[in-house]
Amino acid sequence: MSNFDLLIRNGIVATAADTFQADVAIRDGRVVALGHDLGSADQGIDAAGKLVLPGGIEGHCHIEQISSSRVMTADDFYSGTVSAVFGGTTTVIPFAAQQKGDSLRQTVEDYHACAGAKAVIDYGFHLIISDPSEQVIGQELPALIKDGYTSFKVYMTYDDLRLDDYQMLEVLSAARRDGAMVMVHAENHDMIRWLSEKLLDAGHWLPQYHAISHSRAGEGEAAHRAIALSRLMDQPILVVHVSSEEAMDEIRLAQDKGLKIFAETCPQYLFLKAEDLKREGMDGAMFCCSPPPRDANDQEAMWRGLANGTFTVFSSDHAPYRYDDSGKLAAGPQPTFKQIANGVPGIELRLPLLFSEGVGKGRIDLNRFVALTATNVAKLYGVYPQKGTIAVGSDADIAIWDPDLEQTVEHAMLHDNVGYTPYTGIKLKGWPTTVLSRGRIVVIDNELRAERGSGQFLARAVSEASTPLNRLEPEMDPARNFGAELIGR
Ligand code: DUC
Ligand code: ZN
Ligand code: ZN
Repeated sequence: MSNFDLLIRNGIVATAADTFQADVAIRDGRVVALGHDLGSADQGIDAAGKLVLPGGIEGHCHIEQISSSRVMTADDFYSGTVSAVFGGTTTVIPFAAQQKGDSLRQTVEDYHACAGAKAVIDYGFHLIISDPSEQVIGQELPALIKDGYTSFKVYMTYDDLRLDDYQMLEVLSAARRDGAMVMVHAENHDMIRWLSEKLLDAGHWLPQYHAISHSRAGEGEAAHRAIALSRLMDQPILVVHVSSEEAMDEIRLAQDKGLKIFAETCPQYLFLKAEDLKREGMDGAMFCCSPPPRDANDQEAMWRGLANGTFTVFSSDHAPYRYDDSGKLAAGPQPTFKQIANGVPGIELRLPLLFSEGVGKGRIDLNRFVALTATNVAKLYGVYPQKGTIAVGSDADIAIWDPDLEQTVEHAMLHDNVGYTPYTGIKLKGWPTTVLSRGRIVVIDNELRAERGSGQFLARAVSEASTPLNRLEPEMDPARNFGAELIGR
């Protein structure tokens, strides 16, 4: 009788902290030993010359979600999770997005009904809160947090989603009460609205004007304001999809002052540019996302922030819309930039892009790569150490990488349902070749082995990252003012 179900032999294991040669033994879906000469197993994988890394955790993706322009994403929970796992990701945390007037609980149940029978890897849900009514803040959120939905996203822009500052404070206060993480889409709504209206009035309707209407100044201002709201409430936040040096500098300044401000950037801000939105005809629509891609200076800034720790996590913000009348062109063959669904696909290429251009080109080391794509994500969202590392007791969610495999990106090699990739033509070195989810081989030799619906829902704990600093502003300090009543404790 063998000791283990599966043994990964002869590979180089890397975690967020260390890189070392070890075999990895797996039993009942978990890692049970790391070392040498561990014994026998029912099944073996020879990983000589390969890297054995924690499976990625995708902390920001939109799957089977309707956009604010009422367009359905091209990926459902099957194609979205299949695409993720081929790219070395073993857990996804997409959104359950509340529409105004809807119950959050019902929203969550609707998303479960979509995901349960389709997801091939484990999944959780963040909550998008577009309607922070008394019922939502007072009743639904506390119960949902207890049930494992321990993070929310709020928007400072988009007509149907945005919260005003008062509502943001309500959400931050609810998060503080129960220990949830708040993700913030930080862009100044009125700056976007004003610029868009003036551009359209002047006849500038092509996709390229999307980038102009979403200014760096508007992103920087909103990041600054979100940080001020977070400071007043003494409640940590994560500023998602940071695209500009200006917003990054606001975040860095706050972090330098000791505030718990976390930040995320995405492949589109490293590899795409506002220039791409100028492609011929409507082709620029394929690159329209918010915030938009910027320029070489901002790209360099994002790389700096990934290397120096300003960014905690690296996510795709996979928001997949086909380049046809079901997606980007749903409003007609020549939509104005305001009518184009915002978002780019990236769930499958997130890790290969960062590995090749980040680790391969010496911009970040392998341990930082693991931290940004798995370990920090697990810590931020309350699934560490079950997920996000390779350690005794952790789920055996593992991606085995061939660091020397070179391939040029084309959409035909991907598994999403989008029909194009904005990263076509980029030559990448280093790809995941075998992927395990809870000890099951789900991808090997370019083949999917997982069954539809074999992914499991992950109820998440509240994370250490979301606990307040207990550094109250004087106005909020119970010892000096009304703070106890104001912050509800
Ligand atoms: N912007 C968002 O805020 N969400 C989805 C995609 C995008 O571009
Ligand atoms: Zn967003
Ligand atoms: Zn998003």
